[in-house]
Amino acid sequence: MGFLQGKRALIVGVASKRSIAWGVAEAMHREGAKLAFTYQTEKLKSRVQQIAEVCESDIMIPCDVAFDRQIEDTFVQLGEHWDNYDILVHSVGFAPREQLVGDYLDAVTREGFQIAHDISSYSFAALAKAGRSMMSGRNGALLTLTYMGSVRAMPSYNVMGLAKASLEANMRYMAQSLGPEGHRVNAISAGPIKTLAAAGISRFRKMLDHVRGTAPMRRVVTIEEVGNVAAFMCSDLASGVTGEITFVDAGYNILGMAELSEANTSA
Ligand code: NAD
Ligand code: 0WE
Repeated sequence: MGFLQGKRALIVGVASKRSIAWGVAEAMHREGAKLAFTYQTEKLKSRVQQIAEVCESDIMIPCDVAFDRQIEDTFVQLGEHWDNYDILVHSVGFAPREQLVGDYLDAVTREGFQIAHDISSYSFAALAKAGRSMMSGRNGALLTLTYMGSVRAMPSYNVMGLAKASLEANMRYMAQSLGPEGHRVNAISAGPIKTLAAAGISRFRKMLDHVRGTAPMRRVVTIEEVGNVAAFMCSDLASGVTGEITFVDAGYNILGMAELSEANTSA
């Protein structure tokens, strides 16, 4: 019997077979959870549909988290299938493309800042709030995906780093808010993975190569590895864990200085 047998999970953030949310859905399905999916746009619907079918799910709900109404409607529609639910997976991040290019101060604008924080951080609280009554009495688990750019300055990640810092604080405040109701709220900080959100980021391949040459495990991580940790974190096996950030990054975050080699030093 899978360790998520009897659990119902809403997965927000599948866009393709490369999405981290797909790795999470696959692991949760394998462990016996029943799944429901949202999709951001009609363009993505057919792709999310294929993925839902693999997970034996027929619950597909449109939800662009930029709109309060769509967030509310998500749980109205979910309620037509389920009386309650146990797990919310938030795997959503967005900043306008031009925010993720070049020097931070050159790139940042009031509008770019607002959009990044709204879509990447506020949406997690908004979904939790809208789905709160449906999670009542379930000892639920909420999970979001973050990145180390929240706590370390990185080239090009720019305002997304601030939005991830906000998301992590949001996660802790949500843990405080929902803890008395028996719900847990956590985050996974994943290492870089080539997904749609990474496509078109200039020099992303170089970043992956840097991690392959530097991380303690000398490799990058996969969506399957992130998915397995996500399934565990949202299961009763992690019943004592809340407000926590678990790194799934082949150990990259623990380093103070990389091993010295010809690849990363001059002569
Ligand atoms: P992805 O492009 O597959 O997923 C991003 C998802 O966000 C998509 O499904 C997209 O539809 C959704 N989204 C964006 N704006 C939205 C909106 N307004 N309304 C609803 N949905 C919206 O890429 P991914 O890498 O799987 O990203 C998932 C999460 O993982 C993001 O929070 C990202 O920041 C985080 N993350 C990614 C990496 C990486 O290297 N890929 C590393 C660490 C954390
Ligand atoms: O969180 C992310 C990516 C988030 C993201 C990606 C895009 C591309 C398309 C947010 N908004 C957009 N907007 C778009 O228009 N990651 C952790 C992956 C990532 O992105 C980087 C990285 C890493 C790692 C950008 C610069 C540097 C490193």
